[in-house]
Amino acid sequence: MNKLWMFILVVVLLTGCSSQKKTPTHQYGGFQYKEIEDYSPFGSAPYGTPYVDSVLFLEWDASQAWRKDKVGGIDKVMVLKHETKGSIEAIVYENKRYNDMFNMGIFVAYSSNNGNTWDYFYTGLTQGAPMYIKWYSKYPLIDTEGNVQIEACQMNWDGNSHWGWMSPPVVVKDGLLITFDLETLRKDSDCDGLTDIEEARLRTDPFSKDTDNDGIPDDLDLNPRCNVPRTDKTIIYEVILDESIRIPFYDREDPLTIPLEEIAESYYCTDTTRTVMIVTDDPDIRSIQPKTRRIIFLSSEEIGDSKLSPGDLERTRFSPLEKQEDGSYEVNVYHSSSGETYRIVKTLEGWVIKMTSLYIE
Ligand SMILES: [Ca+2]
Ligand SMILES: [Ca+2]
Ligand SMILES: [Ca+2]
Repeated sequence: MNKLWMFILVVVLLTGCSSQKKTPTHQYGGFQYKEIEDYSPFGSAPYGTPYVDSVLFLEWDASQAWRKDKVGGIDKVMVLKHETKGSIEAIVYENKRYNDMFNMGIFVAYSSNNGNTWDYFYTGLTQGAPMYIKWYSKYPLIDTEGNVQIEACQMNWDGNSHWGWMSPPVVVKDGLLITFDLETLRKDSDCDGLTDIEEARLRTDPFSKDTDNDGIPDDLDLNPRCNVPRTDKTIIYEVILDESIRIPFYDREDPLTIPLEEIAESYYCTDTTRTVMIVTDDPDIRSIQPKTRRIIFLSSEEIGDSKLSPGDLERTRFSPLEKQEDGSYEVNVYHSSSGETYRIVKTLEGWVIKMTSLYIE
């Protein structure tokens, strides 16, 4: 009797399994995606986006008027796909605020009240690295559950090069449909105003409102990972980083003098603050109060010998403040495609700074 029941059970299970054809789903960056057959192949609409026939062509429009057109608060030129369904309106768009200058991050703008108010979410994805999000997706952008879905394909990103975009991209796997579900986009485990996805990019603690315990919550803190006491040289780095425009070049003007006792005011993040990364163990630098950019400091131990991850935060590097034979200091600053050298002298009036060389790649 037992064996007979077992036999029946096995037959039922096997038939049940074989009669159900399930589309396999996969995970990428916390989002589900599935393979689809009726997709728009990569490159089937190579130019333009919904609001722009061709970005390259528009660059020649001297009025630059197209730059000012917005939808849902987003520059139209950055929009990949835009759709309205009932009271829901959704936009998938590109933005650089969490990427280096060569790559674009993928964001979602979402309104559930006919476009009266909008929420903006970072997906954590970098365009083409390795997921390429297709603006020419023919699938509806808003799915039956009100989540955002869009066609994508997987590219050959080597994860180690700023210059990957210069070589022809190769599609590894085409015909993917990725779903940016609202629950994952919105998740903010510590309720500090930064989503878990943003905190992963910024290397802040997703389970602490104030990662560095300096009293400024993560979403407002322009230096959210370091709570390091100021030194006499902190002010030098603050001026070089945020106000280099004040520093005169060569001997064309008198050098800038920063009073030794100048105390930095407090500045906070806004919705449009860009984030850059500096890898340093130097307390003179780690103690700065940035004004215009959020700085993510990583120690050399934290970064180890890890390669640049796809489209990661833009990096600025500083040489140590080298004392010269004449008693002055020299520091070199390297950005993605430019760099400067500064000469600094300590006087009774303060730090006297001028730029001594500048290069742009
Ligand atoms: Ca958070
Ligand atoms: Ca946090
Ligand atoms: Ca803080």
